[in-house]
Amino acid sequence: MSYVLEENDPEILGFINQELERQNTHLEMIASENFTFPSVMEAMGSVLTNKYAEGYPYKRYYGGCEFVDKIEELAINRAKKLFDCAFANVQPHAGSQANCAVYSALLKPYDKILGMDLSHGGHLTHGAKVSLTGQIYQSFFYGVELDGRINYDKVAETARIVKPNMIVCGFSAYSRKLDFARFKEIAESVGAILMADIAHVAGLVVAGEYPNPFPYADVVTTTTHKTLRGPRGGLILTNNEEYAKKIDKAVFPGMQGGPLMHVIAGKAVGFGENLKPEWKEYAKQVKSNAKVLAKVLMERNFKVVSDGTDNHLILLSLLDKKYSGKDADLALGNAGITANKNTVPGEMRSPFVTSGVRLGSPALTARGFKEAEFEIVANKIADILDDITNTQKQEKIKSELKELALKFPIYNKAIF
Ligand code: DSN
Repeated sequence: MSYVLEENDPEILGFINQELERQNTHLEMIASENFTFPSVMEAMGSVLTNKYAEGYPYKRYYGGCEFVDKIEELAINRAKKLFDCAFANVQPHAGSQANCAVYSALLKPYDKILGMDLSHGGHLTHGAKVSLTGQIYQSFFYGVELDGRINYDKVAETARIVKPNMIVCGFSAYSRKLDFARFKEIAESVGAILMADIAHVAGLVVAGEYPNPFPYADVVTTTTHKTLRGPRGGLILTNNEEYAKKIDKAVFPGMQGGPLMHVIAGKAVGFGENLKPEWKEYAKQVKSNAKVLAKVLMERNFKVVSDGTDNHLILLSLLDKKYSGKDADLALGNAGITANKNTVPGEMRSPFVTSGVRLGSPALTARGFKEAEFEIVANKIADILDDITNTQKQEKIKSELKELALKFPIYNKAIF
């Protein structure tokens, strides 16, 4: 394969090629990661990266936008069709920016946000104190019970006491369905706006494999790169025209300058993939594979939080083990499985150590793994963790899993 980089920056090309090798030979089980489509990468590596286009389609502050206007318009229209809603802003650079833009559009500083606690599976931008969202706004939290599930009566009680201006429902580590209708009822009972952050499950939502936050949520945000398999980026959706106008202003000029037109083209291409009939098959398989993962690990005497999953991820609780999430993460990594340590209900350790591991099925499903392969992988995970100090075993499993991974190649080149 010959690239311009070979001539002018072989050092960077070397690392990119090493990353290609890592992605092809390791098992990617970080629940928020996925393998995007080569067509998305082509769009992202295109001349569009050169173009400034501050503003919105047909209302720009720069000349020469006639083609990027068409591209952004396509991305918007495809997003609206995909989520069956009236308004989409495709410019947020990431999910965090999407969330912050919504807050800045619809809240005033020191207004109250009620979101899911970071240590219970929420996201930094749901009001965590270390995030700007926990500093600009007064943030309050709900969490999960020891069984790993949200207790909606408790959310309602907290909302009644706090009287938030906005309730945020959404998560980074929750394996059950969200009851969006119930969240709406709670939000309405206290006069709060309901924002659903579906970054993790959007790809399942558009396939009808996970509850749709519409018509309950007033605003929906998501990333485009997790279960949606598009480029890295954010997206804001709503059916409320007044909110839509405020959100547009909040994204640009409020928070961001020039939109990343190469990424917006990638979003349009990704949404095009999500609209194809075969997308539903992928989403179904993601869920089915996650269920196999949970089932086998439970059969091997591991505690899966909430005893299963309704989506693409599972949370292994290691509270009953002698080792931590950090130890497990390291051992799995030594055996070629990329995952992440995660806090669990009843957590006693710090977020850097934790007593859990989060595992997801989207990336392995994208490379063609089905139930049979997930059964093998789940058993290997159990083998590794049951003998966690055995580095020789980790080495052996690493070479077995590499062989398995190479039967399902994902990319044949590093740059598209
Ligand atoms: N929410 C993070 C994750 O799920 O990995 C990304 O922001």
